[in-house]
Amino acid sequence: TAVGCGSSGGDQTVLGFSQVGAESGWRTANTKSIQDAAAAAGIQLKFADAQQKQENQIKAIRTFIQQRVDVIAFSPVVASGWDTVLKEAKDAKIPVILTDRAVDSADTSLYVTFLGSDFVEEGRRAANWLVDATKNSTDTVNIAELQGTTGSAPATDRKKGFQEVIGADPKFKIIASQTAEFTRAKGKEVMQAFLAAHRDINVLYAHNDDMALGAIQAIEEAGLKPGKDIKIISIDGTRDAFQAMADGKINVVVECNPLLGPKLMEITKEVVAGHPTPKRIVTDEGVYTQDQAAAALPTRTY
Ligand code: GYE
Repeated sequence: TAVGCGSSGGDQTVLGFSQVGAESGWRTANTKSIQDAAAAAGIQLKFADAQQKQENQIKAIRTFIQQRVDVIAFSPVVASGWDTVLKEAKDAKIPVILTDRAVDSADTSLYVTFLGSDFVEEGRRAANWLVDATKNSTDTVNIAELQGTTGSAPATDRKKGFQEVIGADPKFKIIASQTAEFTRAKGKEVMQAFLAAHRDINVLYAHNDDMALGAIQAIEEAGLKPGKDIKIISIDGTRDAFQAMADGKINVVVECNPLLGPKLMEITKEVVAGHPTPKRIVTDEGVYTQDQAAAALPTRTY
């Protein structure tokens, strides 16, 4: 894993950041937001791309500790297995900020704050749309689900929030559910397998836009109409998804904001100044449907 190696000049704050990878449009926007915001804030950023591997993130964090950066921030690819390396950072007295994804460590003193979305709520919002869209019928609704990276907070929580809401009505049935790792290529591949095994899918719930966009290709190649023959629910709200929604191919997008850079730099400065920070900072997000897509498209910033 590549770790930037600029020397820390004078009293400039140095932030080591370990990113998940470049798996999605969301991630690309998140990386750019962090890099731009660091430059704007005059913070020296050491950026490491973990290519979706936890071991690479652990290595990057250890390198940051050796380099004695002022603050470490990272977006954990999976939720578990961080206690040891986080204790190492704590022992070295380097504060850690979690961004985007949470860890499941019982000891919350291992990090100063967690900045990011409420993924359980996103799952609920996705399901609430479906409950409303099918409220006038008692027919069975067969759902196929494309899950995000196994063991990641957004995959676990988006599944949980969705299930919590649809679980109240037995007409909703998840007939297929598998990971497609948050990527377009896997989204297409797994959807192809779903379509080969099931002729009766009414709804696709994709944990992110990239998987939904990949699945749309599979659905079209199977001679079906995405958004009509199979209703599509997605999460993130990238420009590509808004375009697909304006084209009638996605029915609803639950927003998940990747533009965490400015807030992350603000928190970094607070932490360096020794000011207390809230333990949890939740991002503000909306839900968008087809009737809003065309109008919202020009204002989408990612
Ligand atoms: O939804 C997905 C990305 O952690 C919220 O990761 C993030 C998720 C996002 O790959 O597109």
